[in-house]
Amino acid sequence: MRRQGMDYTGPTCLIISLFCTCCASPPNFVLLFADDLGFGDLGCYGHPSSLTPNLDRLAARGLRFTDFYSTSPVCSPSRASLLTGRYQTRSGVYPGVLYPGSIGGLPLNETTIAEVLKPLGYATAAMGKWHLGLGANGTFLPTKQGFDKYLGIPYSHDMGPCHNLTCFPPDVKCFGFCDVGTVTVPLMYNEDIKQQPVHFLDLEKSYSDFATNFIMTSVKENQPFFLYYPSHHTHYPQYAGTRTAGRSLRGPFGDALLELDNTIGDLMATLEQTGVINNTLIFFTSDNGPELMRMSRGGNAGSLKCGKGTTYEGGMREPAIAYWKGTIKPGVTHELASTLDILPTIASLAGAKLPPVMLDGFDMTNILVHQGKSKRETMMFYPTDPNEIYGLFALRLGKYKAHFYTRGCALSGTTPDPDCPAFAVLKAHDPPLIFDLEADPSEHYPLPLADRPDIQAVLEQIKKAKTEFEASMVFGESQVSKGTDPKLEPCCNPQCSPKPSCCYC
Ligand SMILES: [Ca+2]
Repeated sequence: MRRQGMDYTGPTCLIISLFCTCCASPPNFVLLFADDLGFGDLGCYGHPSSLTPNLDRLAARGLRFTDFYSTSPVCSPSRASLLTGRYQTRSGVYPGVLYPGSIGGLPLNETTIAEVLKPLGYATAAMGKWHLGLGANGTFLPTKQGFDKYLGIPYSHDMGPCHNLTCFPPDVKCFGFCDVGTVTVPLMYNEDIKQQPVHFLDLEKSYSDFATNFIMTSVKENQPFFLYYPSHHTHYPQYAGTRTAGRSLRGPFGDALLELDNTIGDLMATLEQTGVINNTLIFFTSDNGPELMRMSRGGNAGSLKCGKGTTYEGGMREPAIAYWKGTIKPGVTHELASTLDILPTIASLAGAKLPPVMLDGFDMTNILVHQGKSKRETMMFYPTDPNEIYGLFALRLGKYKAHFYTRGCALSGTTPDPDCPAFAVLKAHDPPLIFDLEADPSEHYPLPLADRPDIQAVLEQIKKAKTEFEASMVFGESQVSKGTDPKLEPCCNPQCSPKPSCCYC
């Protein structure tokens, strides 16, 4: 296999001396994004029965983050921020999530990581769960957002009738409920429906093959590449093909996680075999915290409080691993970082121009390559339904986090902590609840303010940061509030009747 190489000299080189000196070709990027995977779900984050040998190996040989955040405790907004480097309130991907018939999506004038890289000649592909909209005639699909190719389910795989939801082994019952009255879940290739309903048990192999082909073709054509794999794992309902079903110690959730881990192992093998492993940054994280309402099949936030749907740590602090053979030294970092920072970091490493918009991310190169300090001082916590009246629910500044509002969520039900489920209704805190996340990562013990001028001073700093940030925030038009139209749901047999049940090919 030929070594990747392109003319990479000139002014850009000054900015990107890192890879100019070491590799003389722009790096490849593989971005792996798990779904509803909690802070405590991976073996390398302390789970006693998860089998994640490939992710554990990446963590052991790469950089593992302890203080890494997504921007939302639910799927669509978190994905919007990951791909744009901007809080979801700016792009309008809120409240909650998009549906199969949603009229809106991630606005096309937002610039995604793929669109940042395209002008430099990158090959770009996405596979897996998109969840940033379909719209009329596929307006919002990945192929309209800078990705050359897409294979996947464009939304959550529980957004379809139950008969489409496959459990494996067959004697394991599907758990809970799913959406009825919509089309069966489709598998799309670019803008076309390839299967409807999707064959879940073969799906991971399709992704693995798609990724292998994409990487091999890119290397053969001497093109740098960006592969984005937002996995369906470990979102409910969990499934796993024959390679991993029944093989974990942790039941269906563990099998689904092991299937994702296997795919990551396949990807690593392909990167090795094609000779580009030394020139590829692999970044793994998750979109939001565990769906604790699914009980033992809902993931695990480890030592963190509550999970999906809440602005406690369990809702938004995520496992995160960066691996780049020969460039990133093995270790653990406690630096503050976020999915928001991935776009600026990739742009910096590739020598790409940043989009001319208000970005909320910071370049993490110093953390990744030099074990250095983060440029990020704050992390903002918006609820699932942000609005300008309430503003931020919480703000982290350094090691301190202040909650201005707290609220439980049905998605975090079933835990013994009374603050997590839906009956923990919205509560305003004045003064805010303030926690030292280094001493108390579980947010159990709010710091007293009386006779503590040091904590009072921290709180004043947090309030100032909140005021400044909120003054900079212009809420984009809500895309989710545009509603749904059943006619927009993807159907492999568009003229058929009666819908949605006839959309079955
Ligand atoms: Ca999710």
